[in-house]
Amino acid sequence: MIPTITAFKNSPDRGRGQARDMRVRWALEEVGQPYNVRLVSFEEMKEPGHLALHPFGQIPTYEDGDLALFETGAIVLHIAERHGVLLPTETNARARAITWMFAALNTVEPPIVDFGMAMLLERDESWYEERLPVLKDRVRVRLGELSSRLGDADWLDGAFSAGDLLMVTVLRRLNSSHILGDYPNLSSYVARGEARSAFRRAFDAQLAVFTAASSS
Ligand code: GTB
Repeated sequence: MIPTITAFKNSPDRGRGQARDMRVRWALEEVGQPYNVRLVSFEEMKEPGHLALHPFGQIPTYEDGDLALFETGAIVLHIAERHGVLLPTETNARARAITWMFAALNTVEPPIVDFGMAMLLERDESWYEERLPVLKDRVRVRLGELSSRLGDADWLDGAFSAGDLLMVTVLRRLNSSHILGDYPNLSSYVARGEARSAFRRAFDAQLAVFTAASSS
């Protein structure tokens, strides 16, 4: 059975790999699993049909036969387990790779999202100029810690894993700021992820949605 994922009909980033279906597309490309995409508008995401799949009315979702999932971490973990790729088989190494998945989503992503949302939505607030440096510092703390841990390794713990896949997509959210440039090993880490052929295929597929929509 070919799984179906949902993605934005009109992504605000114009298909530049920032919306979270990118993670799921990348994981599916890494394991060589073809997939269908159902595009949804912002209105459709809040309608009962989509809410039955995703209680928070968001994308992406993942459907495969009787199974319907939401939350990118859970979806990527499921894909990795189902295909026996993207996670080591040795028990402890596998647990460490899953730890990095959680670290990407629970520890590194929140300050990056807060920083991004402030730049996007809060520029006109009276407190913006005061708050932004605080949010930026929180991002820098996490990047400094991550940079120290990565050191000169290619990936976070041995071979490329689902933990790296999620961490790279989280760090890519900083693309529009120049913060990552202050951490050369993290910039190289993201570039290594983006150079993977599976990443390129996923990126091109997401971009093609925008290109098709803007030419119709
Ligand atoms: N924790 C969930 C997960 O990991 O799956 C979060 C899912 C989520 O935030 N989905 C967003 C969504 O559906 C899209 S990815 N938002 C609509 C809503 O909540 O009503 C977040 C996102 C959107 C757009 C950009 N961009 O254009 O740059 C970047 C990230």
